[in-house]
Amino acid sequence: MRKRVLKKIVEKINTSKSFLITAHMSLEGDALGSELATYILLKKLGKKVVIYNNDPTPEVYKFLPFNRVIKNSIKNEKFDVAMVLDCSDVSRAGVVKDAVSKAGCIINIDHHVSNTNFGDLNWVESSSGSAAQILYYLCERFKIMDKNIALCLYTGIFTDTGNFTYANTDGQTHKVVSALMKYNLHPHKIYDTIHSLCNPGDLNFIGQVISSLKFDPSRKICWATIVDWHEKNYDLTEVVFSIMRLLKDPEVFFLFKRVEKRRTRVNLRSRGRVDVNKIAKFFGGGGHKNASGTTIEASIEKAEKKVISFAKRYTSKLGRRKKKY
Ligand SMILES: [Mn+2]
Repeated sequence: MRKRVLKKIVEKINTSKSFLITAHMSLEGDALGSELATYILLKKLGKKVVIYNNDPTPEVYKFLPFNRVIKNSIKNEKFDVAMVLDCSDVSRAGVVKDAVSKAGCIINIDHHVSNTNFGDLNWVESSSGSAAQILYYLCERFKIMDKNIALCLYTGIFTDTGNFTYANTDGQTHKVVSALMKYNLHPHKIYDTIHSLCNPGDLNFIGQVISSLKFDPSRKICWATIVDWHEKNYDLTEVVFSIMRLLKDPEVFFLFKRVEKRRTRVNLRSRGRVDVNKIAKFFGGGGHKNASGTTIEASIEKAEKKVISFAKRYTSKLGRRKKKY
């Protein structure tokens, strides 16, 4: 499958002049790393390239090369090709959706199991831990790799695998990373840049969230409801989840965030035995087997009740965790 679609994508790139690059809303390491790696690749091929995103770039990712070229608005331009990366559906690109649909060809490169194959060319590998890992093979095909591309791809792979700790980390991940390491990257510096940005107030807030954790009677579901979630430059979601994961018993972890009176954002994480994409999908969202999200048009109390009772269907039959390494 990869060979055929890769050949078509390469042909399309070779025969096209102007490119629009975008990714999903609520930008993170994989979305931005994938976009910027693709930007550098296409620029090196002599193409006209624009990155256009719905959301501003979080401060924490401003160490990535060429991040200043990213735009949050564009004039009424028409592009030969729209490259939509790390994005399960074109609607997840937010306002960029219109510019994408006007492009001559949509290339969809992604790893979400919930991907809707919305492109004219769809390269979707849900077994891949990140979109950046897929894009490595595109850069390889063009024999274009340099330190900047390697840094962008590494950041995408590193963040989407939870620093290589999630179940989506496999031999391929390490193989690709090993190839990228030849470009003299410094993982400890990248780690520090991404993970050392909290101020004392943030830690206080994290402490409040952690001290309000709830559990179902079986203790397989662990969650928190946060009425005053502050979207900050630094996304605290993963930090909170990484602390929740220190708990021994739970199989799934949820965060309920009040967005508006009747709108609740739900983030779902799994240790690997429960497919949280199915739970998110039932409530109109999606993502990956071990990491998904959805927005529910209901109060935080109602959303909490609905999601927890639905999730119990998936956790009630689980026996003891087998220890296999
Ligand atoms: Mn991703």
